[in-house]
Amino acid sequence: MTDIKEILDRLGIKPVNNGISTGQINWAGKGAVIESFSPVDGQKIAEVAAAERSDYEQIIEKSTAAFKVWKLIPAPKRGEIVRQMGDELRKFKSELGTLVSYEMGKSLQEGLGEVQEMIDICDFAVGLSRQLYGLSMHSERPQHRMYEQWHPIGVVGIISAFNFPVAVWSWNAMLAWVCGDVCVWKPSEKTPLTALACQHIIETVLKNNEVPEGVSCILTGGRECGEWLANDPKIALVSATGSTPMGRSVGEAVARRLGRSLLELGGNNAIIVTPSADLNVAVPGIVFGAVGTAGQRCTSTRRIIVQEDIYEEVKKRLVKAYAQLCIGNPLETHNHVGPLIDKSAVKQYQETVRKVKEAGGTFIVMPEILSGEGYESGCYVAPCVAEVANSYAIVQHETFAPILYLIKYRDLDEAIEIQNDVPQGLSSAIFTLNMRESEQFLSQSGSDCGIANVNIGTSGAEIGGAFGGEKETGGGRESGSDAWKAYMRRQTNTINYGTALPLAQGIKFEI
Ligand code: UN1
Repeated sequence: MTDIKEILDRLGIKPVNNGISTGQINWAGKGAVIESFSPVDGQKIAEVAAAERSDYEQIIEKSTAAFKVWKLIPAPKRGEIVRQMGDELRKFKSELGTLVSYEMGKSLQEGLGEVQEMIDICDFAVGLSRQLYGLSMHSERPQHRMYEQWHPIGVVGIISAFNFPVAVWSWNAMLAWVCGDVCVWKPSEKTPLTALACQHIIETVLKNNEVPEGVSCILTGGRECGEWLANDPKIALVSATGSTPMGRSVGEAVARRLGRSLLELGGNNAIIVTPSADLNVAVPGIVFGAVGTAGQRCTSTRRIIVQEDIYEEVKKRLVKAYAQLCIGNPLETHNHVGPLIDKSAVKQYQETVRKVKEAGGTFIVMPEILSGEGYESGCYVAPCVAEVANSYAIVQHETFAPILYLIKYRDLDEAIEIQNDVPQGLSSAIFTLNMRESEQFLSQSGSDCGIANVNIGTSGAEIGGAFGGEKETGGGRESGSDAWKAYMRRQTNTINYGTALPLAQGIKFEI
């Protein structure tokens, strides 16, 4: 593990770390100490001194003051700073990708891919910094001009999850910064070190550009930190990624004070496989979607809905593909599947398996908690597949583990109904070579999800599109397209350059 030690060193991670940072200064939080254990080998990586309320208040004071300065810097100049952050991330891609893999447990390839998403969103944000377009419209009054502009909103609170410990922060932060906002990041308490490493990487850019203290803040802590952000009227936008129960409590608290929230919550993502599907494309798409990141993406494939004529064939191919999966240390590149995040996730896997059996499901690829050499952390489980009915309560529920459900359908209407018949609405896909089927799937009578794909799986979305979903997924959109609008306030302006004062709607008012 000397490699990891060197990497931690290069990323500024010490055995005991300060958990609070304004971007210029950092200090040890006065709250509880968080210990970060690697699910890869069960070793303790380091400790972080997390926040208590007084640390939070200091951070909010600094960030509120920083906003007053940052919002006045022209957007393309802010974009230039984000461009430099992208360059720093390029330099540290291998180290940060490795730490993501080691602290969170996803494969090294996926760890590096996550850092690539960060670099890509920096590039996207740089371009955006010269756009942030408003519309102009024609006034009904002579010698009047109407247009809209987008202004910064203030302090953005970012609550991120362990499964994408760094990329999701960057989707939010890089956009928020070019939009003129300042950010307070509460990373998952399961992955605090990758967050501190990100702050360390961008610190030189903050310093070189004399970015005011408070533009990029980190607040390490548990659930209560999220609650402080959600309840604080000083936080203009709370962007939260995680489970539906977490999002519901954040969303309720923010709504109560009429604040803004951007929620990216659970998925229950399905793939429909029709008789015309190219199974050579479909099967790898299904397996990557189901076992990638050990089934811990919000976009992970949870349900496969297969037409009855090809059901046996798909089943056979899935069983064969699963038999080839290598499960083990995710830093070793031949392994496809790493560990779950911790032992409580293993318990949930176990519990879900029990409920599937209880409901009448049949496993065709067996679940197992792995033990013995290489599996000492107790976090490794075997990806499994069960034949189920969509109506089982457990199938309606998102379990963050590599458990794939197989469901049979007769005609496409029925398949779409099954696909939509869950509380969540994040990602969906169809494998078909039939244009009528794919168009129906993408139409208003098709998938009800925020993401709907044809002949690719449910996970692995590119940053250029808006990312998020409907129903219990929370309705928010992050990352590409016009998701930046969530980080700004819209102002409509009407300007009279004439010598009269005509009123709208034809109203006469003479004095
Ligand atoms: C998440 O799981 O929270 O589409 C985000 C994907 C990734 C992002 C997932 N680009 O799978």
